[in-house]
Amino acid sequence: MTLADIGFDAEFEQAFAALAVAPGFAGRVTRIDADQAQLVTDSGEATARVPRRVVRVEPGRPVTGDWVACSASAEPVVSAVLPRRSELVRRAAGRRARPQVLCTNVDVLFVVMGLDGDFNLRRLERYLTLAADGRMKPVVLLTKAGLCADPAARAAEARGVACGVDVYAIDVLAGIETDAPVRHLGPGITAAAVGSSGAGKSTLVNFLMGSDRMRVDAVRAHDDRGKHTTTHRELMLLPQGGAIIDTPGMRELGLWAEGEALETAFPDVIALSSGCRFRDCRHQTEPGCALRAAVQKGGLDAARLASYIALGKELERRSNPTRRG
Ligand SMILES: Nc1nc2c(ncn2[C@@H]2O[C@H](COP(=O)(O)OP(=O)(O)OP(=O)(O)O)[C@@H](O)[C@H]2O)c(=O)[nH]1
Ligand SMILES: [Mg+2]
Ligand SMILES: [Zn+2]
Repeated sequence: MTLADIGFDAEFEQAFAALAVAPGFAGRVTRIDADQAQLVTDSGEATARVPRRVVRVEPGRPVTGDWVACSASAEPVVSAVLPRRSELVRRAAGRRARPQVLCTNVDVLFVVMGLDGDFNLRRLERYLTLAADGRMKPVVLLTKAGLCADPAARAAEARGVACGVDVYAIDVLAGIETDAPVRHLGPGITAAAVGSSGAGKSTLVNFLMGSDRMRVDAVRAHDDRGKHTTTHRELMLLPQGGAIIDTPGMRELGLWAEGEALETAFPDVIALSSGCRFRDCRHQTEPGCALRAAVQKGGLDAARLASYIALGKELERRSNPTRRG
């Protein structure tokens, strides 16, 4: 394995060479435990300490997926984090508005959603907005197709909100459409699996790894919720080249994104809104609102419009954190 196999391309190499830190070695963070970073390097696995202050273009600590520079000492220390190509960021839990970077340098974001009680179009829109903001290519994987009476209908519903994003109904255990995620992987590519607890992220990762690398556990029978089996984010090297990051199921997925992310995630709504009489139409009570008119004519789902408005308000609160509403 070389670092190029997991995405260390010319751009990252240049960034590494240009660092104003003592020459050391480059590595990719597979996992963070307190102040210890697990890394893969050209000469195998390594552990490095993460000091309080790390050189980085923006403030923050290294996370799973980061490319870092380390001192070449007996006990290596992370000296710098290379500029990130993409980041998965959510609003951290708690009252204070602040971002939490979950993982970085992800090319393909597998949005994993079970075709059991987990299926939820509004949550899907949230994930697609995060993918757009974080500069990742989303791929929707509807898992447990074998447990669903009409997986094709569900996939069609998901395509209705995913606007051009690939959507597959798969079943890892029953062997339905399992080639679909594989086609999005390969040397140099990093994927990450996100979704609710119990959606089947670790089951998918184990399938792709070809081994029971991650622990999986059954969902609760009464509501199909998972038991938060995976508790840390971890990057693994895939046997077919490239890497995959498994993540813990998310209880809360607060949006932390730029407004433009909504334009990518809701292109249908944006296109219709150019017909609103007022340029700053909030699509609520204004006369001549093309979106409300489209809902009445059946050209736009009322729930999708409500979701678009609600996510927009959530993003506004990010830029004005003191505002409540
Ligand atoms: N039938 C079927 N069951 C699946 C599939 N994928 C996952 N499961 C089952 O769903 C349960 C939860 O799977 P996990 O892979 O642990 O889910 P997870 O998303 O990693 O959950 P957390 O780690 O808690 O976030 C397990 O019992 C799996 O066997 C699938 O494609 N088909
Ligand atoms: Mg898991
Ligand atoms: Zn309007």
